[in-house]
Amino acid sequence: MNARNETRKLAFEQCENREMMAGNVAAAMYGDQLVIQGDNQSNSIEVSEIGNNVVQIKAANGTTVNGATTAYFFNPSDKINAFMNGGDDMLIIHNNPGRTTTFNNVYINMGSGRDQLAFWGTSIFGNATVVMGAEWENDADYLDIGKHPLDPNPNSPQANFWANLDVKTGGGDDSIAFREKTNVFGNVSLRTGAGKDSVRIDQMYAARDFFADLGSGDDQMNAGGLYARGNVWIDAGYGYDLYLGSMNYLSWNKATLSRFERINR
Ligand SMILES: [Ca+2]
Ligand SMILES: [Ca+2]
Ligand SMILES: [Ca+2]
Repeated sequence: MNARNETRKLAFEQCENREMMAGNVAAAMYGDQLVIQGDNQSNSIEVSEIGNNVVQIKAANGTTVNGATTAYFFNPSDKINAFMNGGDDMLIIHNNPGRTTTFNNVYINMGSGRDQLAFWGTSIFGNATVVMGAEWENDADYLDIGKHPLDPNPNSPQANFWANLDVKTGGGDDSIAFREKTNVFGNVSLRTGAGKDSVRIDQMYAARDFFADLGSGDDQMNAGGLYARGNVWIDAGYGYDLYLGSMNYLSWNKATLSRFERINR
């Protein structure tokens, strides 16, 4: 039953559309805020912190940043805003060995297209708002959160959200994976919209409430690794929806699962 999840995970890791990536990303500071704007081609960039408050934006896979193939460096003390616009974009915000990438607040809108976004070993001290696509679009989007999968250190940083995490993936068959390990100290809100969406939680500590709305379409949810201190409410919406995985941690809380047609645990 995990075949769909596995296929999607591989799609993210192999980045099958890399060779088609190109275009230019404009990055600039506006006051204390870093603003990243993609064009309508398929852009690929990596954002990481390489020194105290020194953020590197690295062009990848044929994309340029401000017209150049080299890295750009910024000192954003407040917020990162990214508008990736059209095209099948890839944005990876990751740690470097021995250093966590941190931002105060994050707003990311991946625009239309088949987009991929990752938070690996990052700490967001304020609210994180993520829009993977609009409700009217039909493209599959991929969101991956957890430790850096290529950082060999077993103690490499986890993904920490110190306030609220708010994710909307819009129309299309979208996939959200919380791997080892994500901590959210505010509320979690996931809205996956129309399409056959998949949400997998391998390991998450949620200090407050956890809310997921899977919307229409035949969705699947595996919250086996979710430990929430507050209320848990997961609504599968219309469709023939599947809950997978254990509910060991969920049952410790006031958990409500509604509109799942099948529950396999
Ligand atoms: Ca896009
Ligand atoms: Ca969707
Ligand atoms: Ca549904």
